[in-house]
Amino acid sequence: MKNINEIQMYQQRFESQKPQCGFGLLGICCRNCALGPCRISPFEEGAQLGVCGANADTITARNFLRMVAAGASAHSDHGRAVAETFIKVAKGEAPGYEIKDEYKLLKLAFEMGIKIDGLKKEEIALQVGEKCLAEFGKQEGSLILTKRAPLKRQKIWTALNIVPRGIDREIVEALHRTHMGTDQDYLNLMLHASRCALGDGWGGSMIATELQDIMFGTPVPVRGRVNFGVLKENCVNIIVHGHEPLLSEMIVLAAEDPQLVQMAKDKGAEEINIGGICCTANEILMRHGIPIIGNFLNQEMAITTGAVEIMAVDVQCIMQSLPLVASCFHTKIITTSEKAKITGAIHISFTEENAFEKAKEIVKMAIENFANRKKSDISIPEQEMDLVAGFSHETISYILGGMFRASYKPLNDNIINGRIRGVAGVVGCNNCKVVQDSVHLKLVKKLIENDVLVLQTGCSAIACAKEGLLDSIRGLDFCGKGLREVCEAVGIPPVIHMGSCVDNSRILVAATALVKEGGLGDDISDLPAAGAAPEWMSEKAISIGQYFVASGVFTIFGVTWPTLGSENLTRYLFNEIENQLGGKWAFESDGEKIAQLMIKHIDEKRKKLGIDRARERILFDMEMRRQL
Ligand code: NFS
Ligand code: SF4
Repeated sequence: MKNINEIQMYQQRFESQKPQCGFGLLGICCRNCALGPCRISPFEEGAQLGVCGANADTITARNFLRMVAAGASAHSDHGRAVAETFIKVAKGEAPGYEIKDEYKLLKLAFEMGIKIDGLKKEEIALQVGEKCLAEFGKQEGSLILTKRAPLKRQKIWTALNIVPRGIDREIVEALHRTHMGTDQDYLNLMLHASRCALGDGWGGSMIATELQDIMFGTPVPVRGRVNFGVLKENCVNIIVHGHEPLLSEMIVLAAEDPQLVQMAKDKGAEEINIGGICCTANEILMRHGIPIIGNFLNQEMAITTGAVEIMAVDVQCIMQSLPLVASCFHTKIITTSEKAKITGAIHISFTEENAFEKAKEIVKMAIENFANRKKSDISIPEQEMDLVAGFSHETISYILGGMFRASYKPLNDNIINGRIRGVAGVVGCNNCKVVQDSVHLKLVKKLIENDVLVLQTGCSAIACAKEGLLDSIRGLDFCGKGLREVCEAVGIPPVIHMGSCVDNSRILVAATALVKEGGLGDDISDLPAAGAAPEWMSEKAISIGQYFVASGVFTIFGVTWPTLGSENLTRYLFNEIENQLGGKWAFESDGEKIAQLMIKHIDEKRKKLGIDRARERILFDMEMRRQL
């Protein structure tokens, strides 16, 4: 076994990378062909063109589009894997999985134009699954779920010719356009960035969310716990980490297997304890209330507790250093996806057909590893926090409107009367360039203090959960008066956990529901709403940001901004794009200032809607209260 003091953790690796390349930070280096690598001088002296003649605008735009393409492909390949599993479930070839939400299946079938008369649930599911899978390889027309967007939004996309045709097609075209000597007009490259990203948000990610809900159940409010304290010294601890719930759902099931539970007890453990990291954590929290250990930057530290028997990972956001850190402890790192192997990890190949068996194998391995712990290594931080999660779009409308008249009307009313000032989506990662979680917390606290309801996904939701903002009682302490009243009346926390990063598609659907409910304009860009990813790091975040902007949302990113090497491109993304798409980007790294920008935007939208006066008259007399 190695000694933990002899290896570098991410903080030290970050230090040893300094100074990080200034060209890279500005987005002005290119190695898209072997004439290069080229880099553009950010100063007037020095190279202003690459060997092929590409300028800073083209190079930053190409790099940006490639980030969108990579991010979109990660989400969408996840969606594809879900669709493939879904089809096998429908065919009865995936033991352990089932169709749990029949109502949502029927709704989706209807949206996809599938005739369901006389068909059995499995037959409907098969057709839905095949139709979803076909969305990836479609060459012509438009993605079916883009039809969910407000009509006005669809018209904007059509006019710009950026309606995504097929999910894969837009990603391939992004790579083609950014190949040496192809698309060399930054504005044209950016139009495709929107198209490609829309194929993620209204395509790949949305398909992932829809089918996962049908298979694993649409989330309903559920209590959970978060932070290292959820690891238990007297239990067999298994961590699931990554993104696709296909594996973790089975591990959750396997951990309940009476034989395995007994086996754990025979080995001296009290029970089998499962905890999650990153979006896999969010998925199983949302549907089972399984505790969350932490977000992205907690993954190495989780192993250093010395109390983790196994960390099973699937895809995305998994640090290659995990086997190295694990080599200092008894922990075993298990990779499970053919798409994501790590040298030094144990690979257990996982398919739909063998999922449950393999999950049991992993749990068994963890139980056997329990005896290998070194008592002196164990140190589990005590921190633990309660939270409420499980807010799907459907659940929100039930909670607000009641089971039989589910609707967003009460939310719209409260936005119109000014108790809720607006809605913010705060999402995204951790980034070691800032103190972990600090920007998320500063931002979200400022927003709810100013009566802005916050919708969350991903690692941002985990950050706020650790602070207690997702607890329906504790969270209220941070609220402004108006928001507090609404949250108390409805019984929700002021910070709403909507799931993993593919579940940002839920936010698109919720925003559309707000528009369709009436009184807040006729497009997403009319809503008093804004988005932010204050500690982003992943290419997926850029894809998400771009599809929010292209859907009409003002979106602010923190930490660093990848196009600063081109004044033209940056001006387009921060300004001119708004004339085309109604949304735009901004970059600001201070949490407080991000909040100010979002609130200012929300207030401007309120003014345009003519509901700014309502907010000024926030003190209601008895008569007004009665009317409400
Ligand atoms: Ni989203 Fe979720 Fe976290 Fe960032 Fe990674 S886990 S998919 S990419 S780091 S929020
Ligand atoms: Fe240099 Fe142009 Fe090749 Fe990029 S594509 S490496 S800018 S020559």
